[in-house]
Amino acid sequence: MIKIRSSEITPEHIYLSRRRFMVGIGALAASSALLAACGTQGAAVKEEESKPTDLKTTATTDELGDKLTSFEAVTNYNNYYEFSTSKEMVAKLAKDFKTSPWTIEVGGLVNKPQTYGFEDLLKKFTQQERIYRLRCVEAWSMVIPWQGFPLAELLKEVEPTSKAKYVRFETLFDPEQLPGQQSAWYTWPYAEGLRLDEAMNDLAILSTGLYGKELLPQNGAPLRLVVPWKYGFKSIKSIVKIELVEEQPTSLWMAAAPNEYGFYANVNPAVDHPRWSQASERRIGEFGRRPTLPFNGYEEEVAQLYKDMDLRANY
Ligand SMILES: Nc1nc2c(c(=O)[nH]1)N[C@H]1C(S)=C(S)[C@@H](COP(=O)(O)O)O[C@H]1N2
Ligand SMILES: [Mo]
Repeated sequence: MIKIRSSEITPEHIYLSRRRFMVGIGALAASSALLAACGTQGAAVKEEESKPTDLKTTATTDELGDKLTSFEAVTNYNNYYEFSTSKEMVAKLAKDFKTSPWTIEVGGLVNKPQTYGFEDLLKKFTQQERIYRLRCVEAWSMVIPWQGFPLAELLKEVEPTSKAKYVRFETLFDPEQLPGQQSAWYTWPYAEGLRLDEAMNDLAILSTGLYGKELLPQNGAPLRLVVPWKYGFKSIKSIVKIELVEEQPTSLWMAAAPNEYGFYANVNPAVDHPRWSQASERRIGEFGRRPTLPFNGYEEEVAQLYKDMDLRANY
């Protein structure tokens, strides 16, 4: 048995875990189905305004036993082409990015279009912690404790119509603050899409924080998507617009290089990128490489979404 010295049990620790316990009871009826269906379901905090900072990361590994990537690495090795194509430069260049006030427009083929201030989302949706792997198409990966809420909760609020088949996401367009958008190489603003059933899957979250802190600009503050079974580029940052549409959206990467980046972008180690293998990856902070898992290890939760599809053709 592990003995904990009384000096290690800080008042804050007790306070937080009690509150979490009480929340657990209150939220049980609503979330027990999800808890049963999904082993990666994290603890949730419900408050007047439920903040990512209410959730203190206590886990040290994900559900596969993989160690969390350090906060240092998660916040200093980033892909965010609006700031720089150099992963080491993004944090510094994004430092003064203005993330408040911030509004998110949710519309298109819905019965109840909404424009939310970022704070409205924190009031409306209970923040949860999800420890997810992020696997970049460049064959490196991280394990990150995210805070946020299921995208499905937001979509249910706006009531997609029967015509809605896809969800399209858009990043802020502001070439002064996001100098990369002055480059004609890409069709800005950054856009991404999911099929509606993918978007409704419980694993897909809108993230507001990581490591129990509000998101930093380099990670997509104030609101970014996290879709853990797909390559990292699907997880679009600094979202201002979410639109329900009938036709499959064209993402920035599909427009830039359609032979390299498809709409589905599921992590599939059996399908190489035209210029490199996807069979293995480098976990940031580790030596050597590790094999890449189908659907990034989330096969059990998402494989049924693609049961009738050829995932070599639909990459
Ligand atoms: N708007 C926007 N979102 C983006 C990107 C980007 O360049 N612009 N890069 C994507 C890629 S390629 C990856 S791997 C992840 C990286 O997220 P992280 O920096 O938080 O680890 O963000 C994705 N979201
Ligand atoms: Mo990526």
